[in-house]
Amino acid sequence: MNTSPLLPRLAGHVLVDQLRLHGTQHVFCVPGESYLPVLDGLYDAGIQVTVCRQEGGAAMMAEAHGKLTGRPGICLVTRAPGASNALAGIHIASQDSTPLILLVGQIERAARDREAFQEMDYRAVFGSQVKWAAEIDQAERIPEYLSRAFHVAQSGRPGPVVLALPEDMLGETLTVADARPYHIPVTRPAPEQTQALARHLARARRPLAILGGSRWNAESVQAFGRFAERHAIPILVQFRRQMLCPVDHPCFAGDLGLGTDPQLLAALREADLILAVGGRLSEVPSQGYTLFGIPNPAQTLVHVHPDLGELNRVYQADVAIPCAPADWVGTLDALAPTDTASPSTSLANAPGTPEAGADTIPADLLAERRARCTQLHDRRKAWSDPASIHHPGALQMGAVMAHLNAVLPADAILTNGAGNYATWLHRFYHFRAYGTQLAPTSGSMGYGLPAAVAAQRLYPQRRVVCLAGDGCFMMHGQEFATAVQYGLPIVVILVDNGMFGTIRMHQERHYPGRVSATTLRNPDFAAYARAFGGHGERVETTEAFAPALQRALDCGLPAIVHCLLDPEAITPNATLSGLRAQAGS
Ligand SMILES: Cc1ncc(C[n+]2csc(CCOP(=O)(O)OP(=O)(O)O)c2C)c(N)n1
Ligand SMILES: [Mg+2]
Repeated sequence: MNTSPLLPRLAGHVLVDQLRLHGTQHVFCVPGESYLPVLDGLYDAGIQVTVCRQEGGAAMMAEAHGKLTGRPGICLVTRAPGASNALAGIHIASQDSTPLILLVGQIERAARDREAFQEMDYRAVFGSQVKWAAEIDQAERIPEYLSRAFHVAQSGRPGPVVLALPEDMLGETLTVADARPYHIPVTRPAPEQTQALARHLARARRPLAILGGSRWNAESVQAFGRFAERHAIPILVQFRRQMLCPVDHPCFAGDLGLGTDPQLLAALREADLILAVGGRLSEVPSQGYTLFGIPNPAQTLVHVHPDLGELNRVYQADVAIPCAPADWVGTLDALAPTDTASPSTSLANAPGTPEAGADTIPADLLAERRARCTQLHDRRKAWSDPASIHHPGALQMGAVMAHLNAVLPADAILTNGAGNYATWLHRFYHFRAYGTQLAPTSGSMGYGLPAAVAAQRLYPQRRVVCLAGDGCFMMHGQEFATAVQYGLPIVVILVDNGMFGTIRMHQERHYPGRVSATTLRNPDFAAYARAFGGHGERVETTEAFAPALQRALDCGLPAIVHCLLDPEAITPNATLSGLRAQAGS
């Protein structure tokens, strides 16, 4: 609690003080005349301000901040035009369950409802996309609104919050006490839920864990890995949640994304127990809602999710545990014996577990499960072996990925947006640690570059690499200027196939030969990088990639490695002309 004598403050400064006391270290913004008192408060607040070139990029940076830290990313934008641009990032925060607070300048209160200059009803516009949208009408309630914004954004299933700030309200001077720093309470499973999980685990012949969502951290990822190993549970990760299990974990069996290994899907269909932790088993991981029965899955379902409203919403769970993954996983070490050498394993000594025996896993069953873990892990290794792939063209993406695996440190942060180019990363890159992946489960193009800028702002010492398509990059390519402005040595590997390749792929499948609105004539991206004050490379062959990447990594500037990919190489497994021929036959 603030015990210093209260002094009159500008409302905009009160707002900045709330940001600071709630732990904000970074904000991402595009300025506007609508919130000048806030900008003034930021002048000497000790908060790092990243001024961006477009509000969509700023909101994506705030989202990336939320994804990396688990705490609300803060984005400041001006009235309607700025807020409209920011919606692109708000949508990502919403679908990806990321805590984010968008602060929007608003017209002055006296002019409301006349369709004043840049007036917008933020509750109506953002209402379906955010957890809470509100307008602060009384300056003395700023501490209350900000406190609630932090709590709402980060608690339960995290997501975005929008607060509109009338211009005249921000300019008032007032005396008001600060709020206390926000605090998210811990969630714990009930003893009977743990018992039920133990019983199901003791019986399951083919269990599978599917990890997703947010509210994880490095410790809980490791703890879950230990739990899965003890109980011989293969681990799958949901679409673009690959940092939830390192590729070299003996139980890692793959990701449920786009272009998923058919053998993995077969294994999923055979599973008798699904332990879904953190995620929603949403459209992409459920392969278009085909993997699990709705509302009643054929498999036993144990679902752990931080939002009570999500549990049983689409899939009825046999055991529904309303817990944040990090909170829940934190209880697992205590639940299971640590003696992995014992012939059988048990959850019997879990607090509140009544009798030993019913939940003891028979040794032969455990051995069978271990063999299945190994089999699925080996299969994933083979599926994601870049050497197994050869496609048309002088630049081989398999070799590019193998090289990245070899040279990037385990804590390098990889970012991407949407497009077929991302398949290479998701399938072949070796994610080895929590906090190394920034990718939109919402499939939003343009995310990779702003996410890389945010990551490098947060972690100046870490290596940050963005993989972008030619289409994807140009959605927020202007933020390359932001990288230059702040001296951020991000490296963009820009995969240029001269088209919106994903959509062209769908065209060839459904309307073969009728190429409509998917061809792109691109600039020289290496020259683009140089024009902004960065470093540029052009790569046309496999042999040229490694030295070009090295120069980019070494130069200390934001860099673009412009890679020319044969348009025929549309996916790791298909060519464009092959798709056309197949569709036409
Ligand atoms: C903001 C946004 N606009 C449009 C789309 C639809 N879309 C998905 S992938 C894609 C093409 C991506 O092109 P590119 O980045 O060049 O990657 P490629 O598929 O060619 O590898 C488009 C237009 C989208 N997902 N997001
Ligand atoms: Mg492309």
